[in-house]
Amino acid sequence: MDPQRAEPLGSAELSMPRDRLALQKNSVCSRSYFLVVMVFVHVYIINVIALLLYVHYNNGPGDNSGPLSDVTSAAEPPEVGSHTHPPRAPEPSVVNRHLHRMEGIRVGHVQKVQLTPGRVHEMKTLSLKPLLFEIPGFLSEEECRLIIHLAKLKGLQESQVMIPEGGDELAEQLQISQEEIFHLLDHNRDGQLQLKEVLTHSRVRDGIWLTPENIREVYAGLKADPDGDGLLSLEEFKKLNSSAFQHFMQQRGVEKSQLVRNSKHTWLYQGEGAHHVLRQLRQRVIRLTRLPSWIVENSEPLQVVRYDRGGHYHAHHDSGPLYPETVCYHTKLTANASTPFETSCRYVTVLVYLNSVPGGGETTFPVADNRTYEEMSLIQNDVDLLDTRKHCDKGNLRVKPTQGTAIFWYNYLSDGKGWVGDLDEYSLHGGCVVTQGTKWIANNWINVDPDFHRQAQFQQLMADLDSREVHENRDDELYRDMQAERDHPQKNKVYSDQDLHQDL
Ligand SMILES: *[C@@H]1O[C@H](CO)[C@@H](O)[C@H](O)[C@H]1NC(C)=O
Ligand SMILES: *[C@@H]1O[C@H](CO)[C@@H](O)[C@H](O)[C@H]1NC(C)=O
Ligand SMILES: *[C@@H]1O[C@H](CO)[C@@H](O)[C@H](O)[C@H]1NC(C)=O
Ligand SMILES: [Ca+2]
Ligand SMILES: [Ca+2]
Repeated sequence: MDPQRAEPLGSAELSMPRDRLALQKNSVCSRSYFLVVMVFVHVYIINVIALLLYVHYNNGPGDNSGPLSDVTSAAEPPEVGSHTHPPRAPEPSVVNRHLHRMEGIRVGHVQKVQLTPGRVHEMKTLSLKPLLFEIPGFLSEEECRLIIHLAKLKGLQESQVMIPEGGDELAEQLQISQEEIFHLLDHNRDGQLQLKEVLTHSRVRDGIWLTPENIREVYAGLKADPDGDGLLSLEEFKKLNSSAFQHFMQQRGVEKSQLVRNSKHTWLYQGEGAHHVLRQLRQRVIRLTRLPSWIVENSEPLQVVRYDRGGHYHAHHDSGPLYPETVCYHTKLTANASTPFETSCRYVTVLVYLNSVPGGGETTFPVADNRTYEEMSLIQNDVDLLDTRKHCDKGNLRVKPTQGTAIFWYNYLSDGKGWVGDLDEYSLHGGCVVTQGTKWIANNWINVDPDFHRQAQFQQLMADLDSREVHENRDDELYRDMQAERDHPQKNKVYSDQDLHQDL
């Protein structure tokens, strides 16, 4: 949800030449280094952090097996509350670590699925990378209207609030040289920072979406590029003052259209006691994905999003890549790990259009079924494929919002052994700007931790909580934490009760 933490576009390690990895290895040794880089170039610098971690761990003593080695080496299933708690005892299929995954066959392939008694739906394959399907008539018109109504009753909140800055002091405390940052950003190693090298790692600055024009404006305003070649040399970069950069952006004032996303949303609880339409929706999602019901039922509540005219959501991933120090929001209570890196682990996204939008509002998958994926190629000659206000038409695939239609896709690849593997970078998607009318959608995310043990522990915890009959509060406590993290990464203490979903 929160673009700053939940959606790093991490593919940096794949695109890094070997010699570069080796070169950086020595300077990459302390956590303070990671943190400094993070605060310095902010948000999308997560890419760089991820790269650093990757390098760090791959060169670490005796660990060549990668981040999830403990999962792959797990010989036997942990005890997953099979005896103690009958109501939510996990099914054997998951103890065997096998999650169902649809077959796409080929683009355009149609398969029949039975989601409701006495009715057969058609499910069409839209792309194989990511594995993406479309199901017309997934919800009826009345069901759509009812969900919109419930969301209005509950009340919607701005999806993105401005995130207060802070961090430059830290950067000063923990000495990191401008030179080091420069070399991290200089992807093609020509000794100059091209616009896209700056942008790829700092498209989002304090929640503001930067365009190539913005960067030029900043250069001009700060006289950062005196020779006017549009490139920053090391000398020029060294003189660029981070707080001045900040200050300049803030002075210009920020419109909603300049944020990463411009929408409102709310969460609707789907468990026991929820409206029958919401519960039926969850059952339909279980039948559609054929994932174990106890995984789906312990996933995030339904998110209902409203985009008014002019609303958008720039392209992003729903989940982050998993690096050794990363934990999933949904299992972090059980992970018992303290780490600065957290992400949503959303194996599957089911997105339902609750209305037909008169103009715009398509869901774009800019790199769907592209032959290759290269993060640096997302910006070409000022065309930023992630920018859904300007360049939606240039992406590979767009889905037009039609009332009742669902699309669903996998955000992670398979690990080849039946469990969740790496993030599927092709699952990049966004909401094109709404040019006419209003757009309503509902998102059901299915949370699975790629670390099988953590997922199993999480299930155990949920089963324990159930058996202690505290389930009325259970989801609230867990999700308060999850949502607060996402929606207000720096202010989870002030998250108010009215944001919880207990009232529906
Ligand atoms: C950076 O800019 C701030 C305010 O814009 C100023 O106070 C500070 O002295 C500058 N630092 C350097 C090293 O130029
Ligand atoms: C969790 O962490 C605490 C304190 O760090 C430790 O005492 C406890 O043994 C840990 N539990 C597990 C299951 O690792
Ligand atoms: C899409 O694929 C083409 C052909 O392989 C490649 O040149 C281009 O860089 C890819 N685009 C992205 C964004 O990776
Ligand atoms: Ca360069
Ligand atoms: Ca220059």
